[in-house]
Amino acid sequence: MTEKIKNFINGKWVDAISKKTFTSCNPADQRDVIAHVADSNVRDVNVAVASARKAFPSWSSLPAPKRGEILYRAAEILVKRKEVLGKMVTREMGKILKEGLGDVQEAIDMTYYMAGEGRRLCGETVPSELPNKDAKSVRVPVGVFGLITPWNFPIAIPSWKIIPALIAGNTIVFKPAEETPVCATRFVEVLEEAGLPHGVLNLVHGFGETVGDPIVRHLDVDAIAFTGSNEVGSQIATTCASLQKHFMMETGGKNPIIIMDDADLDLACEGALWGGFGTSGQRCTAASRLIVHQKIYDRFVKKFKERAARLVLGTDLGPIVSPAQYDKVLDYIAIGEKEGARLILGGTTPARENGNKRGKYAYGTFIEPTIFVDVTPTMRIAREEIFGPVVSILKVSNLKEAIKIANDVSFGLSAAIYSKDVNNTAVFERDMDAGIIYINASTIGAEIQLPFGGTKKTGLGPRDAGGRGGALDHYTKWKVIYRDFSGHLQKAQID
Ligand code: UN1
Repeated sequence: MTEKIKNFINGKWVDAISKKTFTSCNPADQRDVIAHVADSNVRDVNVAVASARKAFPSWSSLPAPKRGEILYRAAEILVKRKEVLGKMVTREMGKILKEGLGDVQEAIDMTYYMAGEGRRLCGETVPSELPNKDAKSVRVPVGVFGLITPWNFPIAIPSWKIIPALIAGNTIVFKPAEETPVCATRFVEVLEEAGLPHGVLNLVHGFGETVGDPIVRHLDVDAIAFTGSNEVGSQIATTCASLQKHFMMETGGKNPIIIMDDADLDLACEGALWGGFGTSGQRCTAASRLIVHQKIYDRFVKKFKERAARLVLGTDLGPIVSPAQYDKVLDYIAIGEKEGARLILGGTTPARENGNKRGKYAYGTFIEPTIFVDVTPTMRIAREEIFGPVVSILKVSNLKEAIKIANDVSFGLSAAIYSKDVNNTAVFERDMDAGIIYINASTIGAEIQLPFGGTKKTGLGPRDAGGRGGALDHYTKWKVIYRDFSGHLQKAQID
């Protein structure tokens, strides 16, 4: 059944003013049209921003623990609805159900965690230099936030931004990815049911140019948070800088796993499979480069290829989210072959294998797990984010060379090492330039109570997730208060 997905503005579900719609389809079978979705534009954005602005004074003055109570209720609803939401993630975004449920679980964890932060929105009380004077800092809400989220974690990443923004007392205009509008809507419905007052969270569906850009440019939107591509991130950063608007963004990775000669090869292999092919490689944290010590290179490659060949499409790997992304991944596979890397597994699609439009997955955007060897650090497949089930394997002769190659890309999100030598892992921990480091674990699996983000072109501004020192640094601003109760003009020794 095809449903109708509307915008949510000022507590009401409404069509786009233009009445236009676009469709959301199931990537496993493009014939399954899930929804007709409000195709909004700047007019809808303007109404949504006005609604968020109007709701700001009362929401921001509600005590944070009370805001937290609403979030606790939302978390409870999410727990009850986990299965239904997880299935929708699978249907709309394509990840396998186990991962769809994991996506929802991250939102549950974030919501419980941030609800509690409502009682811990601490600043500092410090001694003043002068007698009879107080000195303290407090966190205050920023205002109206524009939140723009991607399709690869269609419940989790909206929660990473919406929930901390709410606990901190901000109001929101939310534009989810056009590939996953139904999941976003389900998440907003949960917050509505939990009792969020009208206008606090406004959802506007549509595309980057017609909805995202007007949100970023709107003079009554105080701050932006974005996760998505580098190109869009850089445009947003430029616009925000010119408007002196706060922003934070997370825009990608090219995450390495270093496998040393003393590693537990079975463990490393499992980690590389999960990192490389989990979510069909459509994670910012995907392990798209395996940097393998020459001594165990042949043994590792053989094992990895054998295990990857046993992965089953539809069971272990879902489809690529959209035809456009599918084409992009296939283009990268062609680029890898042209650059001289050797394809030892995959590189193809069931639709191609079975002839056009026949066979089990012919209407889905599935790509076989793909492995390239003989990859050199300068090849594009070793440097650019592919966002598909494509793993490049590089050979090195020592740890120093491995870390040099691992660092020699423009991203720095997550990075892993497999080694039993504590000195190797300590050197890696120190010298690897990345936001998230894993020792004897894969590049994916970040937990919500710590900051999520990276170095170099992976992101700008404060991090997602984590509390004070993480996301809350973006969703609150500091106010410093001095109170002089001496009754006369006091002067500091150094003014
Ligand atoms: C992302 O791909 O943008 O660590 C988020 C992980 C997940 C989050 C990924 N917890 O892979």
